[in-house]
Amino acid sequence: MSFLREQSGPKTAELVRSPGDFGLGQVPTAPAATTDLVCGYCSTGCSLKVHLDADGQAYNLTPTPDYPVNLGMACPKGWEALNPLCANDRATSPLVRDQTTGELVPTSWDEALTTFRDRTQSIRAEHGSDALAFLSTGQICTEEMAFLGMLAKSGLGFAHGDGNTRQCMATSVVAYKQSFGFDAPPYTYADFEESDCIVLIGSNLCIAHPIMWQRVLRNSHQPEIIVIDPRRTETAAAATQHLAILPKSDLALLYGLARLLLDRGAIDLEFIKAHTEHFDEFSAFLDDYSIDKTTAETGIPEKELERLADSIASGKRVSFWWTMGVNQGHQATRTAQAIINLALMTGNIGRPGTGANSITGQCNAMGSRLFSNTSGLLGGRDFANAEHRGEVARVTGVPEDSIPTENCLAYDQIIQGIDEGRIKALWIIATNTAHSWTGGRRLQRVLDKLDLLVVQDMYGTTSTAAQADLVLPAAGWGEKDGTFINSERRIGLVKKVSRAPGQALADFHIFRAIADTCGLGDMFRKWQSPEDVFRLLAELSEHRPCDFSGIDGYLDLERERGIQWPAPKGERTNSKMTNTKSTSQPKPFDHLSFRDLAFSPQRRLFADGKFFTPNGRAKFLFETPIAPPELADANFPFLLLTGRGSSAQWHTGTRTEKSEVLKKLHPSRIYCEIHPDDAERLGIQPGGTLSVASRRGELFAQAKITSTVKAGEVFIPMHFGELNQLTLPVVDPHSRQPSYKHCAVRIAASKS
Ligand SMILES: Nc1nc2c(c(=O)[nH]1)N[C@H]1C(S)=C(S)[C@@H](COP(=O)(O)OP(=O)(O)OC[C@H]3O[C@@H](n4cnc5c(=O)[nH]c(N)nc54)[C@H](O)[C@@H]3O)O[C@H]1N2
Ligand SMILES: Nc1nc2c(c(=O)[nH]1)N[C@H]1C(S)=C(S)[C@@H](COP(=O)(O)OP(=O)(O)OC[C@H]3O[C@@H](n4cnc5c(=O)[nH]c(N)nc54)[C@H](O)[C@@H]3O)O[C@H]1N2
Ligand code: SF4
Ligand SMILES: [Mo]
Repeated sequence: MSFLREQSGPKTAELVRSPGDFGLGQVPTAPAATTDLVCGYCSTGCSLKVHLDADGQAYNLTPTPDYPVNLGMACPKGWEALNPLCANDRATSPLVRDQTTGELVPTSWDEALTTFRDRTQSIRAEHGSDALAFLSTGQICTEEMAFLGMLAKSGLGFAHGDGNTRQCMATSVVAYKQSFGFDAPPYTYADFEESDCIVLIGSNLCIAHPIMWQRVLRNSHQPEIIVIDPRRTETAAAATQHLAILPKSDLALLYGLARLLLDRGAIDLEFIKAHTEHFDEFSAFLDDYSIDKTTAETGIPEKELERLADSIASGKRVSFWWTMGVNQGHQATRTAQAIINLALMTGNIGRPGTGANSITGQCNAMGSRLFSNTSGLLGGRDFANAEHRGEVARVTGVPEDSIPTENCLAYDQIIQGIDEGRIKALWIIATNTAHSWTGGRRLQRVLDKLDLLVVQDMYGTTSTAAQADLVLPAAGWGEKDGTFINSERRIGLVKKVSRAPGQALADFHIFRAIADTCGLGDMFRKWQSPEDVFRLLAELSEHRPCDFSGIDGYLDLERERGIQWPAPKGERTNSKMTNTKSTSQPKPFDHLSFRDLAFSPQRRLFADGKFFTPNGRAKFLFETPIAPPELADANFPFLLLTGRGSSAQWHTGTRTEKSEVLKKLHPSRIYCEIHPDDAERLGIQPGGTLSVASRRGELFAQAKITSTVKAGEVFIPMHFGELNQLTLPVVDPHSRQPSYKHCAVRIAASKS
């Protein structure tokens, strides 16, 4: 097969070098060329200028100075982005589990593809499509995830598909869809610089989105920076106000705050009347949320609540931002909507420095929200809508009757389906389920029940690959072409700047090879290259809220330094878009030359107050708060919080743990943050070992005694594999996103 020949070649280790590898005196004085691509870690979407040697291979990088996202900055992961490509545990050939020895052994692509085809087809023949599921990701290119979604569902007959964005963004998706009529984070990063009051809820921006935090630091309006987080995080420590809320009491706080604003008359009645609905019901609902009740339920003193309300009331440009402290909860969707309600009732939306702004997580979480074809049909469409299916079929060339007519199971339901023996085959692409999904040991047992587990990853050593029957070796970021969509809806380019090692293939080429092997070449004849697919998706986006039909192709994205949707046809240069006005624009970029662009480099939604609901109005949505499903009690007296540990660690560590530089920037051993009073009471020494046990499991961690956590609460970063043995497998009923940040544990000093 020609793609195999094209892709194979010397090991990446021989091709991707950091300058140090050349030895003193041998570092090339100037790169043969440079090229810009968007970083493959977080959703900030910084551009990195990759330095290429005479063979066109990457050997170093620096942040791109004139990219409207990062303005020449990068965090440690970005600076070290090339390093994980040359790790010695890269999967360099397909691996198949030997039936006699039980070991994973190398095999050829031909064998691997035939095995994939034969085993999925026989499972489908015996048990039906319902027995086949896949788990996608927010970390591959948009073109790849669209291909995967269509190939799996329409081509291969997988009835079920979901992705790691369920663990991350599902809550924001559902909240926006219900409130605004479409999944549409409205902001642009300039809003960080233009706000006079920045409210961060359940978001540790310094650590999780360091370059967004740098944008906050560029704000010249001396903004109030308010952090609502049970822990005194790096972000909270740098804020002007920190509300150390009781875990999962956000809903009570946000309703109490809405009531305080109402009582102060700090609402924008004109905006409410013209552009929203259900405000009267909402304000009646708020009658119950007195300040006493709010203080009792959140643990926040009255004075702090009043100060918070005053700051928002007096702010001219208030922006509300949220991340996982909100999205991961038992009542997460309503919590996100309580934030949206605040922005709507105070008229803080559609103007510079405002917004109800969900910050995304992975580099292409936004791409997966629109195009993974899992919980929604391509382009934010509905599977159940015949017109939508017709549009997708017409543009993509995939027959209409092969497109499912109903929604499929969500991640937790897929795991349940495997446990109950209904789902027999699972194909996992670019996510490390065995580490990141909740449920720990139970999950391991569940995955063992599968007849076929296929893992498609850059590395053959992940905890999920350890359980696989078949491992498909994937090229990673930097080894393939495509696009990512960042948190502010900016579509940016990623490029192949390094040859993948051994026989590893770009995910796109793996999907192409599977389509051809399974006799689906004709069905996917329009899907030959990533740019072909980009053009299909641009066409599919036309007249949708996420319209980017005005983008001609990759060259356009290169020239414009990324383009935010909406970017419809016919609205290019000088045609004024109602929703891009920014009073101080282009101030943040005065030192850069952004003249002559087809689209403004900062694009914000809802300037005209028109939302994507059928009547154009945003909805106030609310519900009475309920207690978290597992409270601290006499047996399990502590609450366990989880989240990101440092800017140098990425999720399950498969990439960041390959960089010696990044490894120096965080503790290597699993640790647990505990308050000094609790440590003293339990006889726990700094650096000593403690046991942390929940109703589901136990782990041992190094004690980090610190008052950044409150007494009665402990914190463990998610980067350590043992953690999710403890977490509670509870999901929000609307988004089915797991509540990773709240469960009851018992702590004891340990000798082991
Ligand atoms: N360095 C690094 N950066 C990353 C990632 C990474 O792995 N490493 N991952 C990326 C991804 S995919 C994501 S989704 C984002 C996540 O970005 P964030 O959501 O900012 O990160 P987390 O640390 O998971 O959670 C944020 C905060 O929520 C707080 N929290 C816990 N419970 C509650 C609660 O009940 N209420 C409130 N208000 N706060 C609470 C935690 O104490 C924590 O400080 O980061 C992205 N960026
Ligand atoms: N307790 C707790 N658990 C959590 C969270 C929490 O806050 N607390 N946060 C949750 C959140 S928000 C998220 S997003 C998830 C993240 O959880 P995961 O998605 O499981 O984490 P990653 O380590 O990013 O896994 C990505 C995998 O894809 C591989 N990979 C990278 N690039 C490519 C590529 O281009 N192609 C292919 N085929 N493979 C590739 C990597 O090697 C890695 O194995 O974790 C969730 N789990
Ligand atoms: S902030 Fe995010 S996108 Fe920017 S360099 Fe760091 S990891 Fe990459
Ligand atoms: Mo995430």
